[in-house]
Amino acid sequence: MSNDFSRVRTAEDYTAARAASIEDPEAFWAAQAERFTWRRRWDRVLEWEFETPSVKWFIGGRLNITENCLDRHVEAHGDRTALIWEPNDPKEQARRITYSELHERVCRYANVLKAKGIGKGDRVVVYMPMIPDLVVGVLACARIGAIHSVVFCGFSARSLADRINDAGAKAVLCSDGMFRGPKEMPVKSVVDEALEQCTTVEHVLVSRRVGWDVSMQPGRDTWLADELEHVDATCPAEEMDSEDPLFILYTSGSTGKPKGVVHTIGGYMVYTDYSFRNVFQYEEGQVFWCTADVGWITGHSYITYGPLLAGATQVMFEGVPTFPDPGRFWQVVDKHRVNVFYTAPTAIRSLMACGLDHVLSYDLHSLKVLGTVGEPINEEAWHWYKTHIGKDRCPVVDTWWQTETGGILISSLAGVTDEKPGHAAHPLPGVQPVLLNAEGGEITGNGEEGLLCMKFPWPSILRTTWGDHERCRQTYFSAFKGMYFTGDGAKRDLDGRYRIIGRVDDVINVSGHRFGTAEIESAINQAKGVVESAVVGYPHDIKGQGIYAYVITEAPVGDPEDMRGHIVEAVRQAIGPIAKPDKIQFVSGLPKTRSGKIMRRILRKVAEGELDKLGDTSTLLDPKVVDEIQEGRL
Ligand code: 7RM
Repeated sequence: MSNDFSRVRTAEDYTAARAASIEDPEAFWAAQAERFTWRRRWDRVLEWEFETPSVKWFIGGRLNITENCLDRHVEAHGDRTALIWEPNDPKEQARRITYSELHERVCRYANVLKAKGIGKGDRVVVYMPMIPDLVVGVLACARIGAIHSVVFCGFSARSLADRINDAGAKAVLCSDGMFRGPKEMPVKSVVDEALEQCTTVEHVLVSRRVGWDVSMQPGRDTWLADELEHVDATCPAEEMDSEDPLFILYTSGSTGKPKGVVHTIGGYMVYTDYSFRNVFQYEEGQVFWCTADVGWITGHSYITYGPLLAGATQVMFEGVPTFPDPGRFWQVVDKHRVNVFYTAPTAIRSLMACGLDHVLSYDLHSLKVLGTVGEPINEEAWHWYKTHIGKDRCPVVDTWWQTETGGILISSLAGVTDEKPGHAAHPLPGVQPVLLNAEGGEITGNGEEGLLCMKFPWPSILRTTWGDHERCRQTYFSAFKGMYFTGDGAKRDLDGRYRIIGRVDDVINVSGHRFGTAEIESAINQAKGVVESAVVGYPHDIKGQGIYAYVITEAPVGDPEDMRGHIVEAVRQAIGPIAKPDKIQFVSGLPKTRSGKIMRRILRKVAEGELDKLGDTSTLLDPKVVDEIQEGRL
């Protein structure tokens, strides 16, 4: 029997799978798609061109992704635990939910949505903390063919309103409030504030989490628990087309307005399952834990979909790494005997800074595989993770991917292909990266650096940006003809392993979260008394990148701390606390070219402290501002 490479187990397998996937991508991905339940088989595997762009996978195929996440597992092993929910407070009891129970909860929730008149193609915004209802609500949308758009609960009312409006959402799913470390924070009232600026939302369903008596608008808002009492425990899954949208997830780019990345059902399903099983080398019965929030793509692909498609048992964690103390992650690993642990470099760095005592009181012997995602990992953090968490016996996978790629594209496969600190290393089978120079020429040699592009589609590539296909073309497919451009620079080492260097556009990666400089600047400019601002990233020990803002004010700043407070508050209101600047320097002017473009390169060098590398400043309108900026450096 020929190998379908559905599970690569050796380095030789990997080489063969990669070769097969390049030689005949359609045969390769058709073999992977065979593993799923389809209501109707596809007619053609792939049609694509990167000009418009137009990419379609498993054309003509009909399915429902929740039948693949739930129903088929219920038939085979309904009593298996799907979710182990670990609450914020370690004194509160963890909850285990089997595949059968999850199936029933999704069906009931889906029936509630249906009863509200929500159906195929409608958009539903989900604004919820990390509680089981978040995953249940998302899957309930998929069950009835509604398009979910999860908005991270740390985003402000204004950000939430922008996303609701852009998506034209008919319903919002939320909770009363949320627990986050020692704090209780509002959720429903943020939704209420957002909805003052929205006209499309007809229904708000509220899950009870903190037990608050929140205000409920009659005719619009209802408690989920009350609704669940009146519905059936079964809900037939809506038959969907392979290329129907599954979800929209908003992400920042180099312009001020976040864009709604659209993923479609068939390809996303095949790729998240494939990448999950192969990168982590997940074995049946193991316990997987991804610490990301479902508000980010990582929580979509490696909490909500990948692991459930694979029939895995996983931990879902409500809390934060440092509450009640910096040993929490490791306490949870021991408590639930976690085998595969997937987190962000920023979390590793912050726990590393808290000292080894918090690690050494735990056993960690259940761990078999470790992973990282979201940003480059520095060697020091990599070694700390490998040695103190993995006890030098667990492979560490550094997984590179993006909201737009839907799943992990470059990573070593745990224990199968080699690893090297700081290197995401190898493209997955079916992934065809190239490095280009600024003129678009392909760099074929090793030991060289270039712009990272993909020359062939993989099943979970984004299909469009919601409501604005031209923006999708412009952003990802116009820089280099016939290529998907990632926005990242990368280097191939002498053995062909990829090392991701970072963004080459105006995107800052703060603790693994993406923000556009323009987005933050427009927030800062809304603060009273601000005339103009320019924002750049600078190296930050814990967050990877920090946010450095240069701000021009109307009048001379009297009390700088007071003014900084106003600016931080403006950012908090416009985006959310996660985007607040770490440093704010007041300046009388910005370095601009004669055509009025801000020379960010200079601002970046000042923020990085590389004052001797400012380069040529003679083309500036007013070269003197550079001296002032240097002198006032924070
Ligand atoms: C999954 C996710 C995407 C951007 C991407 C990179 C950076 C992500 C790594 C990484 C170095 C990694 N999606 N990035 N993973 N850089 N090594 N392993 O993070 O859309 O939010 O961000 O994140 O710059 O373009 S994302």
